[in-house]
Amino acid sequence: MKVNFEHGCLELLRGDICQEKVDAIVNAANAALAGGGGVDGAIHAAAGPTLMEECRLLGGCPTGETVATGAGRLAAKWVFHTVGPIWQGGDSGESKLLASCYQTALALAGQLGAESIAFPSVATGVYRFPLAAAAAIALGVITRHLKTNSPPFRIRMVLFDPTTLAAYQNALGQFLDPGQAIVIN
Ligand code: AR6
Repeated sequence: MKVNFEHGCLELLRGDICQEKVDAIVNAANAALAGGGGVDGAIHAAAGPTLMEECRLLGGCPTGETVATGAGRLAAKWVFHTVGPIWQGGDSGESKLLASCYQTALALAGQLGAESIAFPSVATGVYRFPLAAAAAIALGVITRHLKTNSPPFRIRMVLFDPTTLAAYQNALGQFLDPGQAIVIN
């Protein structure tokens, strides 16, 4: 599904983020940028070894922040490595840190001039952030961004399984204006 905003569009779809033809692909990384399972493992496998070489040079990334590398063999220009919070029950600043993942990734895209970006569902896998809450945080930040006139203008949430896609679809309504059209494709 797709929703148009004043300054861009948001797409929610089921898919493998490694196949995305966008300027920047976001990776759900860990603070050591050491690689791992989930979407991180899939992106490193698809991009090839140059991604890990670049990550080693960066030396890490604090939780809630985002750093950029090249994208190796992927079609994108950049991989943005963002580090979600490990869920610890909700009283350790997890929500703010997750919002910051999306905010810092969008700000970095603006700085680099990335016009399109694809996000996975950050922190809802190995890091166990509750899905409905994570979807609302992600879509709140993204829909606010799309009301400003700054890149990226095309934002894709690429969700790996039907349960995750459904959670984001359910959360979306609260961020739309009355009568704002959702295009089903
Ligand atoms: N494309 C899109 N989404 C995917 C893909 C893919 N190819 N593969 C998995 N997902 P996770 P986290 C979904 O665990 O919770 C890693 O080991 C997955 O189904 O990848 O932020 C890192 O190194 C889920 O919906 O990330 C860290 O140590 C979502 O991506 C840690 O896991 C996020 O799940 C980060 O954990």
